[in-house]
Amino acid sequence: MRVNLTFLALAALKTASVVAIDPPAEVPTDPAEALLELETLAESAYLEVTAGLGGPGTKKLRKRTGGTCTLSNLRIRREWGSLTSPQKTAYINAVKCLQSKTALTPSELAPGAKTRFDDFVATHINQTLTIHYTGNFHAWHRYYVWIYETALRTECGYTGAQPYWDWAKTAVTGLANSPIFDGSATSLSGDGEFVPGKPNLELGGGLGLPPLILPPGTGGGCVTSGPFQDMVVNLGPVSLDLPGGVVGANPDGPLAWNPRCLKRDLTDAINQRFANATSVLRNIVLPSNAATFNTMMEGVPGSGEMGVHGGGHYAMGGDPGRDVFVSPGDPVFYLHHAAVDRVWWLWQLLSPSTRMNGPTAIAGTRTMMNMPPSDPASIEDYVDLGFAGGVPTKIKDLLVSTGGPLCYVYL
Ligand SMILES: *[C@@H]1O[C@H](CO)[C@@H](O)[C@H](O)[C@H]1NC(C)=O
Ligand SMILES: *[C@@H]1O[C@H](CO)[C@@H](O)[C@H](O)[C@H]1NC(C)=O
Ligand SMILES: [Cu+2]
Repeated sequence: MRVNLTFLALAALKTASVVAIDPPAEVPTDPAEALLELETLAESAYLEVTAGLGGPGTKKLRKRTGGTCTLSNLRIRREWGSLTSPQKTAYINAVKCLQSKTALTPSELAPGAKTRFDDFVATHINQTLTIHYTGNFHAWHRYYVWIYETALRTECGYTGAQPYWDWAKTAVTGLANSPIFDGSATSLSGDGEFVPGKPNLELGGGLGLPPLILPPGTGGGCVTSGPFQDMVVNLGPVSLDLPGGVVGANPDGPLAWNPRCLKRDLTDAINQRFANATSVLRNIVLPSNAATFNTMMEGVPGSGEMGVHGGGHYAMGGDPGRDVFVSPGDPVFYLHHAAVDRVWWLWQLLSPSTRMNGPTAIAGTRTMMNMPPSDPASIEDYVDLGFAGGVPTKIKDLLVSTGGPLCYVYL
């Protein structure tokens, strides 16, 4: 059954602060149809939020969070392929600039954090066990990407917004042909060098769960083309999923210095299976509460699903791409997590009063998969990015992309 999502989305937004709209029960399984529905939904969300900066719901919520967001300081985050070549080059140069500046993290705390770019990686490593499969997952990563985008702008002269990776598009084009990964001067570098004979990936087997078996990709070695071919990865690995169910870790510790090349293992099959247009649309439309939204997004280990979040990470592959601790060490991480945030943003906009506001906006505890057991996360909890930057900010001030310290939309 085809459902008119545009109508539902607009209805939801118009009555946002009053009524919660039940999402339609089905989404198109045909990828082309799903992509069209997704783009229609995304466009209506953009129009609604920017119309006077906020429809009825978002405007009220913005006031409540006390932000200073206006159309004039609004950052419009776009899909990488829609940027012009000069815009792509400006972004790439700003990332390289961050990678050329000295770290703010004291070397006693993280000897491997050499650059400002590494400050972000070190913060992520340091907090990994309390920011994934937790109640703060989305708010934490939203603020993290925002502060990274801000650092590119204030420390490296970038004037644009954080671009995002549209997995639904790369599921159709193939990763290596996409403007993100084609290896050209305006890409974020291409695949790793082909390593033949790699066994399958086997994820989660170590936890005593049925492992998720994934096929090898078309790379595996060092990235050989594009702007980041000479990039040095300084931190990790900490828990790197390698072919054959092997997990790699630097014996010197998670924050030690371990300079090495950037590796990728582009795997279209993973992109297509877990992050196609239908997967994205399902994640926006189907979950009726934050708990089911999180579960669909991240997948449950042992369930055979990894969600669009896992799909993007594992489709990119390589080192540090497949390391839950160190993954921000690949510059594509920030495009991937902007895309994750965009899914959250669209899901939130279907019912702003319950999803951008109050305790129902989040679900989960304070420890990864509640190990060790911990209390539920609260919207009063702080997100603290340490030496990456920003100031400790409550989750409740990170629920609206145009409120609190935030001021951006997706297009
Ligand atoms: C790691 O987290 C602890 C506790 O919050 C903090 O004191 C320390 O500075 C952090 N280290 C790094 C490298 O960010
Ligand atoms: C597309 O994604 C959905 C949901 O994640 C999945 O069930 C389906 O198998 C995927 N399609 C393909 C062709 O892999
Ligand atoms: Cu993360």
